[in-house]
Amino acid sequence: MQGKFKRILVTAALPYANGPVHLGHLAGAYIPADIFVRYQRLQHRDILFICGSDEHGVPITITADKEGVSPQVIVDRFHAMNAASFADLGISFDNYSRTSLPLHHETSKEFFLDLYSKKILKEKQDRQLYCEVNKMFLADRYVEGTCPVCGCESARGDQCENCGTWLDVIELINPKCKLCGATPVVRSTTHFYLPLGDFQSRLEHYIRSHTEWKDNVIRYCESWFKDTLQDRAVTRDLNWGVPVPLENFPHKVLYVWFDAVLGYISSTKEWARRTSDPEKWKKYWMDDGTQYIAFIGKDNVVFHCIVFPAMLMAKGGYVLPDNVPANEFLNLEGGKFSKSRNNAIYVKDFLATFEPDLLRYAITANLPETRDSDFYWKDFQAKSNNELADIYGNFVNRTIAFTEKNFAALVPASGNLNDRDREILAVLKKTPATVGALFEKFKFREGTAEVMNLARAANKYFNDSEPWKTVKSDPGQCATTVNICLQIVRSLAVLFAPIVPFSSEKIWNMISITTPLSEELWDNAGELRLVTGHRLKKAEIVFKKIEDATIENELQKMNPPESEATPEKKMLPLKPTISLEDFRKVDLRVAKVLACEAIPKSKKLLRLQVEIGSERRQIVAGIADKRKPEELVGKAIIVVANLAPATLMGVESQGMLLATQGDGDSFALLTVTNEVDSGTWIK
Ligand code: B3M
Ligand code: ZN
Repeated sequence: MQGKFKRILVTAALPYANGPVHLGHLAGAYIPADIFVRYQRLQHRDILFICGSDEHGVPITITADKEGVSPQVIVDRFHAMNAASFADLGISFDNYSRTSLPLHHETSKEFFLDLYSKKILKEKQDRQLYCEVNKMFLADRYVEGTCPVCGCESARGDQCENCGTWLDVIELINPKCKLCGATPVVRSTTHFYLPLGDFQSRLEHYIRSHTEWKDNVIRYCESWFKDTLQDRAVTRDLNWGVPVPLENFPHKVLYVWFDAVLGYISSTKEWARRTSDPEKWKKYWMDDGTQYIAFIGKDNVVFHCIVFPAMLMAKGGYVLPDNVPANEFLNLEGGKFSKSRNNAIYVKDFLATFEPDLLRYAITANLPETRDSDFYWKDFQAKSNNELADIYGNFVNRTIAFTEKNFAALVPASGNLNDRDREILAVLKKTPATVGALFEKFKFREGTAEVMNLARAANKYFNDSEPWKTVKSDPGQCATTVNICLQIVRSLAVLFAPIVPFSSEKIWNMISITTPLSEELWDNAGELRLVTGHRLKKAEIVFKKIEDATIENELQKMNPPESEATPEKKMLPLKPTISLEDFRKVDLRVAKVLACEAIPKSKKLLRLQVEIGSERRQIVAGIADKRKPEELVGKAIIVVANLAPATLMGVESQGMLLATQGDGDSFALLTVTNEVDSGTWIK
């Protein structure tokens, strides 16, 4: 923390309550943030650690649509699951809130209204994509198409995952509705825009004044400044989210990113309400003495370094992030973490088998701080067994066991020091400052390596000093060796506490120190504080080794690489039960296809002329990529005959044909043999 600051506010990106948190998330934001916070607490700094679930946005409504439940059901499920995963992993948030809370809605509405009343937001009619099949505007992830920047064909409406570009749906080339695959049409609608261009020079000045930021973050921001920043819509035509707090704008909500970043503020308010002073949140957000650090993964840089600061500048009176230490991505066994491809390791599953500290250490030792890194199961085993167990755990265990056996579990007095003693004590003395300086610079991987180096040096010191020999030949020297080793055990417990806190507590208990570890002062960790004659408790194993079979078992569970993968037998979740009466409302009929042609300019749509008994109907079906028009003529198909007509690409459809809805190329049209007359009722 730099001199001018009195307190620190730390936020970690709010994960979407749309799925379980996985190891990739941990490496991006949560583990680095937690190490930083725990370290600063040991420096006895005034620090607040804020997070919560991001419960709005299209990813959540899509999941809800798929499962046929309300979005609230989805967010309730994953909010509880993720809060538990973080707690089990020891991520020590002061508050973990959720953006569906009334307090958050109020906070976001007030913020919006403030910008609106100051006439900062622009109200504009603009073009958006509309799906005529689903009868809705397609915001953000409801659309997929080709990225205009890098050409990736699976860019989402809000962002291209491939090149990281933040997109507007309207910019996508060849857009498709995610729900039905149809090509959306362009319709105009009114929205509110944040004129980022008006803030550009202040934003440039702000970012450029922070030369200490990570290179990747600065580079990313500079790439934005090459062009004039565009107005960005901060509202959406959706019905899940924070409603736009203005009359005349029904069915519109705030853009999820607009409200999500404000979730940091509402979560701080929620924390303050739990304390004696509900106004205390202001101290962290509205006082220059606060150093605000926002931990995120690299895909969130634009929102935290450009959009959120612009929002805060527009509002006025709030502190801006003093640093945004964004990490790159953690990959999994050489491939990308992907929830959709089921190529992910979820924290809850991991912790069902392994101790949280093993995961914390493996991730920390391999953080993607400067470039992407990989999680490999074998590497996890090696880090746990060869470093935590063989170096740190072994040193602690042998030191305490030796004291138990030879000094009746009492700390022996230190006598004259030899060169070897002086050397290890010198290493011990400088380690807290070395590691602290690295942590202050967000270099957690290097800082952790330094702590492990101290344990390694201590282990070597134990070996080289051969106390099992000196205990007979030179008891004074032996006592000195053991005293020094015990001092280092205490120091390691403090220095490792931000990284593997559960183990540090265990060791703290073994060396039987009554003042809580949390009251220790980091800077004193290099000092010799154990007094002669202090009694220890029994030595216990701190880290159990991981068997090969356990790792093999985990590897078996992993998906084979895409090329070898057998198609997954995945089924969409069943919809809620309906009554027979409900089913009877659907009028299914046999129809004969009389003619069929492609609809010009549409890649997907076919126009069918069908006969249903004595009636002639025109049906539009989105199956042009699956069947040629001539293949359909003469077929006896099944149609929903009493569906309200819809217009697709300007052509009226008077019914819907039945076909399977599968992934990829699997497709079947439901037909009956031509022995059945058209118009026949299906029940
Ligand atoms: N929920 C995106 C994400 O999980 C988003 C972060 C919000 S931070 C305010 O990557
Ligand atoms: Zn792209």
